[in-house]
Amino acid sequence: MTDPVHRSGFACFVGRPNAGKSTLTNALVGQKIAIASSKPQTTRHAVRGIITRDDGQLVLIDTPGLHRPRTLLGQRLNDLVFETWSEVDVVGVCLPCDQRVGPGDKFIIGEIAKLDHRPTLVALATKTDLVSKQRQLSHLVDVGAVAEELGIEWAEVIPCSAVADDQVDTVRDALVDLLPEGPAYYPDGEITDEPEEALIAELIREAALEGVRDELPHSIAVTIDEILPRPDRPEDKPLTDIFASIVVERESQKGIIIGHKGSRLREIGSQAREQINRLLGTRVHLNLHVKVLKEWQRDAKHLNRLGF
Ligand SMILES: Nc1nc2c(ncn2[C@@H]2O[C@H](COP(=O)(O)OP(=O)(O)OP(=O)(O)O)[C@@H](O)[C@H]2O)c(=O)[nH]1
Ligand SMILES: [Mg+2]
Repeated sequence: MTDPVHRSGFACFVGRPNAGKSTLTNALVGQKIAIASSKPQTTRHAVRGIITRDDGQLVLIDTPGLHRPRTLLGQRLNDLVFETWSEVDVVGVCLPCDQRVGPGDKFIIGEIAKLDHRPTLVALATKTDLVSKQRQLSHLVDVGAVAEELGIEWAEVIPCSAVADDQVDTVRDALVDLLPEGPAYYPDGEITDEPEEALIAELIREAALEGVRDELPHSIAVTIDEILPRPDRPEDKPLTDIFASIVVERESQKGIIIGHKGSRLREIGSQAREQINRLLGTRVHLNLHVKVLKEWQRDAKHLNRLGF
């Protein structure tokens, strides 16, 4: 009997903001490694999720939504997408069923088509739960047509929903099957190479995004200032103190985040704390502080300091 094939490699998800890339990434990995929200441009870095099975290992990279940039941050996020898709074996283009295949999608596919080493392309028709079967079918026809129009070929077109767990397994199988043969890159059991600190900062940002609108979601960044195990705790009841800053761009935004007598900040804290407890498996005490970094999205020095 010959040895069974073992595949390994990299895939990334790309698409317009809000297409469902991060939600699908989490569903595929089986754990929350990327935050998701209804605000566009939630994801701000390339988050790696690792799926290890007997027949292969898939390193799945979630990327920021590609958009028309209005700030230096936006430009840098787009650059990151361009860099990521030129380095992977497979690109999953997320095209949500509840939206028409539009100019933004065509721009993305057209840019991938220009790459010297064109990756294998998969179309993921996300959010099937939001549409009728009929609408889903007409969307799939449009997804097929856009390939023809732009001179690319979909290796697979898969309708799916991360929220309704529709065909998530099919997406996972398809991505692994499209990888080249090779050994695993990461040890079994590793889910992501995101540092814990980055995951914590993102969970706080996700909580802060809840209920804010207009420009404010874009203006929020989170930094972790210190993580300290509380001394003198009983061994079976450890407690971790986390000191973090929610960064905004203007004084008026600071007021919104803090809320009346600090009510919103407390809400953010309790929502984030629950998620962080789950992530770390220990109780945490969250100390949140709000600070203003004037126009940080447009300031190279601030951006560098915030890790962009
Ligand atoms: N009904 C439904 N909603 C979904 C599904 N997938 C994602 N969403 C919602 O769509 C919104 C955007 O999801 P994200 O996963 O953050 O989208 P994204 O493509 O990562 O967005 P950016 O990071 O901003 O580019 C969130 O409110 C999700 O809950 C789905 O399969 N069904
Ligand atoms: Mg995202």
